Amino acid sequence: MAEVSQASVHLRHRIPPDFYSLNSQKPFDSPHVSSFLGSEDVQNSLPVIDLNSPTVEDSLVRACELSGMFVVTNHGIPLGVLVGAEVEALRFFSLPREEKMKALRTPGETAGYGMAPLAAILDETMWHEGLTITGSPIEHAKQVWPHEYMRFCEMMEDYQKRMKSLSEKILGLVLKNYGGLPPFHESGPSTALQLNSYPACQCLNEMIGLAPHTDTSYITIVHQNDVTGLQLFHEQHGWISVAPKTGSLVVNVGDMLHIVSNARFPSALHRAAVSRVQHRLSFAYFYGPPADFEVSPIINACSSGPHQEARFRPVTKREFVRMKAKNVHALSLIRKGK
Ligand SMILES: O=C(O)CCC(=O)C(=O)O
Repeated sequence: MAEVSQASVHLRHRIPPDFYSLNSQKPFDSPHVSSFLGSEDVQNSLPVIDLNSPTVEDSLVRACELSGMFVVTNHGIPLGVLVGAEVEALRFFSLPREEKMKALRTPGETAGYGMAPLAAILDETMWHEGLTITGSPIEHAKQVWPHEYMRFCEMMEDYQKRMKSLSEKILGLVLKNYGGLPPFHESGPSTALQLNSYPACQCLNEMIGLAPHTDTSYITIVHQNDVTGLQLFHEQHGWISVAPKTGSLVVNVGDMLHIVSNARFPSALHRAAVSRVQHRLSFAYFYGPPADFEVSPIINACSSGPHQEARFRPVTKREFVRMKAKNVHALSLIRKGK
């Protein structure tokens, strides 16, 4: 029987592992040393914020300050939309590998099938496949379903439209004391929907789905199916599991909001674990500034103590993404007075 090797799970590659044939081989221990199980006793400790609450603004700001990740309820996105998108995503990820490969992301492109784009900058083997969607997924959907692509496209476009409004609502509330949503003029925000799939992993005893990372966005909104996997790094507790709760959504602060808030809001360090028995799906909607929009710390009456002097130099998202592609700790490169 062929051995499962590091190379065969495509370290830092855009082509996902061949899950089916790897799973049919003898289990072996992964070289990772730490356990990927999150801490159980604190797993439900993230702030849960009702977006209809009269104190929503304060709660959001406190949650951003506290952990950079929180759960929102009463967000206005019907459960049917979340479940419908899940059904369509599963229809895609259940296709045979050679069918999905027809939608493989071409080098230099963001949209398409493959490892999450962040795989290019993380030096870890990951049990993951994804489909990145920016606007209409029609081009890739047609490649895999020449005649049955409409439902998938409609679902994903509707999902993105709703997530964009929700992102603007949440970010607008968080930034109210910073002057509200930044003016993007005609170019609009840059957004992307990342469908993540983590098939059950039986061949490796310890395997990570997505390695630890922060997002480049202002904020990211995550919907998970009912399989636990998302984990947040917490200074006191280490890795904590963010268990899915039907109908609620997880929001996390990204690097761009960390910069605007002058480091008052931490950029959430998170990762995804995989299950030995269940197929996990997640949807990450990234909302950020347009590529050439200059982002810089906002210093105002809310900035106190260490936040009164700008801690970062201004940077465009384009420049930041280039820096992060070479160094995951790009925030440290734009920090003032290093
Ligand atoms: O699968 C998850 O819950 C996390 C997804 C994620 O971190 C990402 O897509 O960047």
